[in-house]
Amino acid sequence: MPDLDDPTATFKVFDGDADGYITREEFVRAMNSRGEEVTAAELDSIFKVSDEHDGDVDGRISFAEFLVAWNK
Ligand SMILES: [Ca+2]
Ligand SMILES: [Ca+2]
Repeated sequence: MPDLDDPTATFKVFDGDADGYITREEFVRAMNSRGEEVTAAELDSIFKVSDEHDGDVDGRISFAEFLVAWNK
């Protein structure tokens, strides 16, 4: 289990294919593997808040966007 206080380690866990972006599918998979349920509405709000920070709104969360959400 990675140190959950370390955003770099946590990002790597969520970014299942290690392409530098977390997709909705990867996010759900990572949460499920921790035994956490994520509803579609929760996913929408998480991605809406995080994804807009670098202005691309590409439906994926980059590490920079992840850090913004993390530090909130
Ligand atoms: Ca990925
Ligand atoms: Ca984005």
